[in-house]
Amino acid sequence: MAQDDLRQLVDEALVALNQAQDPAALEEARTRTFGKKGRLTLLAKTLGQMDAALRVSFGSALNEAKASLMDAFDTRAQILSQAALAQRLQTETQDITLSVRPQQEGTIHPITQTLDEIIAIFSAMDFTVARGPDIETDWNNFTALNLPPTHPARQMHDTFYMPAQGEMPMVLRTHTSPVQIRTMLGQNPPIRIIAPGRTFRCDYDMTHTPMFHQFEGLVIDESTHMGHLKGCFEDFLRAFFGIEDLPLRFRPSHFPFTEPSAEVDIGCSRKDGALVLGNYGDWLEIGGCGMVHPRVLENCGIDPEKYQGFAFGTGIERLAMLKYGIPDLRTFFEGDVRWLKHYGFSSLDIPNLAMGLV
Ligand code: 2NL
Repeated sequence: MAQDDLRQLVDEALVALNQAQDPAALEEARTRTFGKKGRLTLLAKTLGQMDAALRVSFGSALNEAKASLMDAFDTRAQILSQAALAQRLQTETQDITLSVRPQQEGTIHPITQTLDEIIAIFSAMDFTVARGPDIETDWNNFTALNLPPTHPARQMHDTFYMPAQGEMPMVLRTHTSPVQIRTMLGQNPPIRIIAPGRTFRCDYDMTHTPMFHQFEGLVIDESTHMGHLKGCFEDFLRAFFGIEDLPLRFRPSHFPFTEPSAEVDIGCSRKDGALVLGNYGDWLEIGGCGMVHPRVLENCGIDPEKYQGFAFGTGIERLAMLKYGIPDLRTFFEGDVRWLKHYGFSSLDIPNLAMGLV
């Protein structure tokens, strides 16, 4: 009898929905009743084979049962979702006594901070950052840069020599210039890069560590001249130290890879043993620069009759010591946590020009 089937179906559906302990189980029970192949759906399909009188009475019984079952499912769904919420409220807690500031678990090393500042300034001047390996070919580090085989910098007591790779003598790079050599070999002008990174020389005393950091800049195109070099260096140093009228002095000098070459001094005062940067009449050397030597361009496959440009280099520790008042170079690499806590920077203080650098 269809009526008995319907009653049994309703009873069982009610048991199933009351036994469902979570929304997923309830949905399953709902599908078993109302789904495409659900029991109620299948039962409704038998209506077509019934005679007219039975079809009317059973049809209305079916509709009533369907409506009341749907209500029951909805009510149960509400109860279950409320229970789930109550459960979450009980188990999910939030410690409102925690600091709103993240815990300071470490600091940004002054070298990293200074480098980030340098990159922020040169990015604004349209430079990109180029990198290269610490272990370099003797050719990239010396020969391409117009250093003759007899140059004193090539001597064993100045340079860390590494095992040769095949025929090629290898060194720990003594400056970041080989990164520029790689760039010039690999791309055509115009070139506008800075190359920061670790450098190595056999040296250890108050003012020298065997590993230190440098960044060099390189601009190559058809028209860049010494005036651009001076403006670029001046803009950088004034932005970096935050001193708008910081005076610069370009002193004629010599590097094998530039012609003409100059050393760069910034204005300072040394009164009472305290070093203060600014327009005070005294001078402090801060870096070197020059117009890229035509032979270096040639070595990199760039036509010196068509292209020219400038290069410069500076020590990163030097810049950091001056800006942040760090007196001893060697402390940079001792890894003393107290030093890092004192001179380190917050990871959230990311340098950018708009905010002021620090
Ligand atoms: C200094 C001086 C300098 C360069 C570095 C350079 C690189 C290439 C070609 C030409 Cl690939 N020049 N670099 C030029 C002049 C000076 O550094 O006192 N550094 C700490």
